Amino acid sequence: SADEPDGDGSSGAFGSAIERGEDVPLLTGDGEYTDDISLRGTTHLAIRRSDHAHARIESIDTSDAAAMDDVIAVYTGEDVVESGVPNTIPTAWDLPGLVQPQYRMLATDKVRHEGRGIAAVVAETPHAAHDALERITVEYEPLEHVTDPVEAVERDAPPVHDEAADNVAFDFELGEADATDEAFANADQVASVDLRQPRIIPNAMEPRAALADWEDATGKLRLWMTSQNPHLHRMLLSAGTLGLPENKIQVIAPEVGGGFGSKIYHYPDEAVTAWCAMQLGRPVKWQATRSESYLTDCHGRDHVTTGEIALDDDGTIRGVRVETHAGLGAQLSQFGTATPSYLYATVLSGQYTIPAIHCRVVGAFTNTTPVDAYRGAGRAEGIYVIERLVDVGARELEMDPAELRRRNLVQPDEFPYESAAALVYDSGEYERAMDLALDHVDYDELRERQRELRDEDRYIGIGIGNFVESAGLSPSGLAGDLGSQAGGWESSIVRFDSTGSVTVLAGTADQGQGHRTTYAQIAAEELGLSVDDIDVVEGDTDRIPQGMGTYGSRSASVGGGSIARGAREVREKARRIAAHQLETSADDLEFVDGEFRVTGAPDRSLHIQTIAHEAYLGHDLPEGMDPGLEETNFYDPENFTYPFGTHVAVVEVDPETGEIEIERYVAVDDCGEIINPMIVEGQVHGGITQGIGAALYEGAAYDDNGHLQTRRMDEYAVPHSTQLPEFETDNTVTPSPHNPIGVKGVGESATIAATPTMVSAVVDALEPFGVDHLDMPITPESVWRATEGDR
Ligand code: MCN
Repeated sequence: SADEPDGDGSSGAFGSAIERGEDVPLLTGDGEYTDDISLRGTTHLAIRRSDHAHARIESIDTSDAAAMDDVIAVYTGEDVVESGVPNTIPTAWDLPGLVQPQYRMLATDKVRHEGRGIAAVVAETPHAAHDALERITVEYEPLEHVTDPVEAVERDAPPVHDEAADNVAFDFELGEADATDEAFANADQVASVDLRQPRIIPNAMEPRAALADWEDATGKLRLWMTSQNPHLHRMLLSAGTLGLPENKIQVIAPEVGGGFGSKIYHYPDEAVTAWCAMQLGRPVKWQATRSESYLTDCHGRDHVTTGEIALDDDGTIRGVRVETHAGLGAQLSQFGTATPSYLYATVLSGQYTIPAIHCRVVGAFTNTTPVDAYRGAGRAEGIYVIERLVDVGARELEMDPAELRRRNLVQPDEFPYESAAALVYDSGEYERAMDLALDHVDYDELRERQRELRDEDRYIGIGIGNFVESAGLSPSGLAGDLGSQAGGWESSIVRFDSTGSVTVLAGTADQGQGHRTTYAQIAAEELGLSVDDIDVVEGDTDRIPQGMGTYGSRSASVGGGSIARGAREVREKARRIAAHQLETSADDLEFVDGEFRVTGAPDRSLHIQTIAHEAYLGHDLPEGMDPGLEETNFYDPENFTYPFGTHVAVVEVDPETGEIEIERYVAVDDCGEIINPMIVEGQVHGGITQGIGAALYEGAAYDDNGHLQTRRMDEYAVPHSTQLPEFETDNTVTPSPHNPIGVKGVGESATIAATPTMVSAVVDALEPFGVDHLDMPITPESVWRATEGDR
C-alpha cells in the first residue's frame, strides 16, 4: 500500500523545489552529447536515402562514390545481407494476427518511404561522407504509393508490403460490441464526431546520433547513442540485428537533448553505424542532420477516427463507440503497434463512468516514415477522442460542458475503478481537480462575460480538458500477456562508498527530465542525507547491469520506486550494523537525520555514513553478515499509475482574420506525491507547449508524390514562446497505492490534456457560427473557412 517516503522526513529532500543539479553543465556548454565524443581515428558515416515514397531499386552504383578522396567504404543493403548478421529491426510488441514484414538495416529490393536508408558511406570527414552520397547512382522503378491510412486500406490501394495485400497490419478490438450497440439503442441521444489527429514530428533539440567502436581483440562493441533506453537498445541490437551476445555490447547514452519518445526506438541508422564499425575496425560516427530527423525519427499520432457517444437527456453517458484508422508508416517500429491499440483504446473511458465502450483500430501500412509513440502516446489520442465526444454531447443536449463532465465523473469512493475499457484506475479526486481549475478562471463569471462579448461580436471560448492516463506500464506479466517484448520493471543500485557518499545507478535514462535531481531527492530522503551526498548515474549498460529506460512517464514511479526500495534495504542493513555496534536490538533504534539513535538514549548513536565506513572495513559486523553497503533492486509494480487533472484554456478568436489568442491557460495536475514541485511544473510547461503546438501549429504534410513537405524548421511550425501565454499551474495530491513513494507520472500529462483543451476552447468560441469541431492544427485559415458563411 502507499506510504509516505519512509525516511524520517527530516532530510526534507522529497517534496522540495531543489534546483536541478544537472543544469549548470547543460546551460554552460559543458554537457557531453554523443557528437561531442571523439575517439582516435573516428570516421564519419552518411546515409543515402530514398527520395521516392515507393519504388523498386533496379540498381545501385557506388563506384564513383567509393573512388572519392577520403571515402573509406561504401556499403549497400546487399553488403549487410552478405555479412551474415541477423539484420532485423525487430518489433517489440506483438498483437493477434499482426503482419510483421521484413525490416532490414538498409533496403535491398524496394524502398517504401522517402528517407529509407539505401547505402552507407564511411569517410574521413563528415563533409566527404555527405559529398559522396550524391555520387551514388540509384536507378528506381517508381511504384504507386499511399500516404493516408484510410486510403491505404481501400480496395484499389497499392500494397506497401506483399505480405499485407490490404495494407492492414492489425485489426484490433477492445470492449463489448454487443453491449455497446445495446447502450446506443437505448440512449436518448447520440452525438458523433469525425476527426483527424495529424502526424506530429518530434523535434528534439538534439538530432539522433551514434558513435560505434568495435574492439576486434575482445569482440566487443561500444555504442554511444542518443537513447532513452540503453538496455533495450542493447537487447534489440544483440539478438535482432547484430547477433552479438548482450555482454559483448555496451550502450552508453551520454547527455541526450530531448526525446519525446523518438529516442526509444531501435532505428536502422544506429545499427548501420555499429555494423560499419565492425566491418572497418575503426570508430564510426553518425550524426543526423535536422532534415534527416524529420524524415526518419518516428512520427506520432496519424489517426482518422469516427467517435460516437450515447447519452440520456439528463446527461448520463451510456456508451462510447470508436473506430480509428491508425497510420503505422511503412515499417513496424518497436511500439508502433501498442501505441494505437492498447495505449489508446484503454483510456477511452477518460474520467467518466461509462458502462459500455467499444473500439476498433485498423493499423495501416502507408508509404511514410514509421509512426510510434510520441509524448502522450496513445493516451493523448484516446483522451482527445473522449473529450471531443463529451463536448459534442454537451452541444447535443444543450448542456454546459462542465456540467456534463461533472455528472459522469468517477467519484473518490469508486476507486479502484475498473473501466469498461479494461483499466483499473488506482486513485483520484477528479471533481476536486476540475473544480480547482474552473475556480481559477471564475468559470460562471467567464460564461457570463462570454455571452456579453458575443453581443459585441467578440468571441471568447472556454475549453475544458479532463484527462486520466495510464503511466508506467506494469506489471511485466500483464505487459507480456498483451504482447510486449519488454518488461514493466525497473532496476537500480543504491551504493554507499566507504566515505559515506552514495551513488545511485538507475536503469532509466534522462533526456532532460531531471532524474539526477529527483532520484537524489528520493535517496536522500530514505537515507537521511542531503542531495549533495548523492550521485546519480544513468545511461551506461556496463555500469548499470539492467534497466528498461525512460518512456511512458515511468521513471518516477517505477525507477523511483526501485530506488526507494533499494535505499530502504540499505538502511535496514545499516540499522543491523548500528544495533550490533551499539549493543542494542535493531528495534530499539530510531532513525533521525541520518543517525541511528538508541531510543531513550539519544547520545548513543551512529551516523549512517559512519556505518558505511565500517561496512567496508568489515572489522566489526554482526555474525554472518557480508561486508559492503549496497543493494541491487528489481522492482515490478503491481500496476500502472493514473495521473489526472483538468486544464482550462480561455481564447479569443477573431472570425474575420481567423486569429486565435490564448488569454489564459490553467493546468491543474495530480501526479500523486510530488518529488520536486519545480521539476513537475517544468514538465507541465513543456507538455502544454507541445499540446498547444499540436492543436494550433504542428502537423506533417505529404505532397501528392509522397514527399514530406514539412522537412525543415521553417516548414514545420512549432510554437514560439511569444505565441504562448503565462501558464497558471496548480496541483492536487492523490497518492498512488501502486508504488512505495505514492507518486504518479507527470512527463506526458500536460501534452495529453492540452490538445483537447485547446480545440475545445476554439470550438466553444465559434459556437455562434455552428462550428462543432475543427481538426488540428486549427490555423487561422481553418477558422476563417469554418466561419465563412456566417461572418
Ligand atoms: N516527478 C516528480 N514528482 C512526481 C512525478 C514526476 O518530481 N510525482 C519528476 C520525475 O522525478 C522526473 C520528471 O518529473 O524528474 C518526469 O517524471 P515521469 O513522469 O516519471 O517521466 P519520465 O522521467 O519517465 O520521463 C518520460 C516522459 C515522457 S514519456 C516524455 S515523452 C517526455 C517527458 O517525460 N519527454 C521529455 N518529459 C520530457 N522532458 C524533457 N525535458 N525532454 C523530453 O524529451
